[in-house]
Amino acid sequence: MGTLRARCFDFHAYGDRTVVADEHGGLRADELSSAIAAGAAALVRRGIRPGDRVAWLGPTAIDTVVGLLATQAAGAIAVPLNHRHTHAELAHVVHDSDSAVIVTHPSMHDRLGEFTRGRTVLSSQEVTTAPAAGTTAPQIEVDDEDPALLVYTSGTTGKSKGVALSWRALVSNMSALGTLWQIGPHDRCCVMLPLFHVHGLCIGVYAMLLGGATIQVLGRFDPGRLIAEVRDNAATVVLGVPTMYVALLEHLTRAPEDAIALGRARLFTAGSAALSSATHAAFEAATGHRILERYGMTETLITLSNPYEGERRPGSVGFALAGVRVRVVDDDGRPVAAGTLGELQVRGNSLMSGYWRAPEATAAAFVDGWFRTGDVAVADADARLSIVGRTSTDIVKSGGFKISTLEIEDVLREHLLVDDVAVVGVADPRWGERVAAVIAVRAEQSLADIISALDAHCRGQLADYKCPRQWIVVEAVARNAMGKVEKTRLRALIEANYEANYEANYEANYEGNADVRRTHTQ
Ligand code: MCA
Ligand code: AMP
Repeated sequence: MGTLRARCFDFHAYGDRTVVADEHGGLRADELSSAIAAGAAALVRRGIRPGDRVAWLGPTAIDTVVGLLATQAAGAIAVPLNHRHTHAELAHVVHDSDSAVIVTHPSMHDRLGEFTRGRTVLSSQEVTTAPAAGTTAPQIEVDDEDPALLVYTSGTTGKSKGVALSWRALVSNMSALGTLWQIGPHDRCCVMLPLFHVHGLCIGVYAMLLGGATIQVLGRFDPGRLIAEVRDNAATVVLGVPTMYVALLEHLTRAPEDAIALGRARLFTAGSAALSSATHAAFEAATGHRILERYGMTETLITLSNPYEGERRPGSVGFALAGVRVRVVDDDGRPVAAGTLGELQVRGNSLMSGYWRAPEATAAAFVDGWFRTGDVAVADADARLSIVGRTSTDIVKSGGFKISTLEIEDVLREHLLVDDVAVVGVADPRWGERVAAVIAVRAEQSLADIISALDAHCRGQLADYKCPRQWIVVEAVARNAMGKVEKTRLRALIEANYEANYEANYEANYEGNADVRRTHTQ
């Protein structure tokens, strides 16, 4: 029982090396084991039983890593909460997961609200404080098919859904990835990504633990801090979303001398969104490194990766990982030949067990045992894959975060000023895609007043990264004879009409000022 799971708590390969560190210090293997054991014991004392959900609201910090592992050592399912979420979004996750306990980092206590009523609220310090030496973890039976994690992700329908990831999926996939990338005791991995998504949590923590690498948690993303880690602390592996590489390149144009220091790392990886060939080339020119791009999804974990040895081809996400099978199918579900576009479907060890307490949504996501990713892909004659788009226009990927346009439309529609709305993702040089809202309004107020009211309304209910970055006020939102907004057309229209002027507005936009324009969608 739980032999794969046990590998996540076996730190023998570390000897007396540090397992997890931040700028103030770190925990050696024996210290981490004791901290996990004490944390698990504390949660069991609070009544946590195997299979209970424990929600964690914390930054990318040692405390959060220890807490999530302690939760799992207690046999509970860890539910990482998104600290960019508003009260309403946090409430949905806490209620949907039915988390019995909510643990919060002291810096985030103010994020809690009404939604904690009836649940136990703990400070992370109560779970992760220094344990008495020799504390042992409670003996708990957990099967490898049981969920290790419940990670919330946006979809094409309604609110976010919990993705149940088993120990089998987590450990088999992260071991395969670690082997492919040659992760080992010689590595020190910089983790600046949030620990509430698969990218930062599964690769940044579990793949590193399984490979015996040191996890260097850096809190928020900061190019200077990252470069200092590589230069001063000999970090070897950098995990990033494409937006981070755009920001790193901007930093290097201001401080070109940092490129040599950064280039001392062994491996730079990218995923969560498409890495542009231009960014790939510019990074290689600056540092000599070819970024290794891979593809994944919360529901499938990491599916495809460029090779470590061999060609890392820009614009391609490489080949299926060990234990993963992929196919590209047409609209009728028939596999297509190399060179033909189709939907990417996945099966194998890494798949989720299902959406949490949503059997219908789970059933709808699979066809004949294959998971439908909704991504459009193409294979070449050697089975090397490229992602070329998505089947749904209702999903946006901004800076690696998945966003449902329907969720934003629902929020905007609640506002009295809004007569009609359509939200789309449009191409963006920094974020990959940015959220654009096309709105027809009821009042004849100034555009600035309308936008500021709607922006405030969105910010009250939606995480910052979901809030529209571009507003287009129209007389009427164009709909086809079926009453539907043709979003592909709308997106193309916005991209064609605003591309030329976009650069001029870009800085102001990034600082948070809405890009206010009046146009028609006809
Ligand atoms: C921050 N801002 C954003 C985003 N992030 N706007 C749009 N999209 C975003 N992703 C805005 C903030 O609202 C704010 O504007 C301004 O940028 C500065 O915010 P700050 O927090 O300082 O920005 P940052 O720290 O530079 O954040 C950029 C980031 C972040 C580090 C790239 O977006 C990020 O952590 N992305 C990673 C997402 C991720 O881990 N995805 C994995 C899921 P204002 O003040 O106006 O509000 S995908 C996955 O897990 C699968 C398995 C996979 O394949 O990996
Ligand atoms: P999430 O549900 O947040 O885990 O996001 C998964 C989605 O991110 C996938 O379905 C893809 O649309 C996108 N994605 C992840 N990695 C890549 C990549 N390397 N290239 C293009 N899209 C990617």
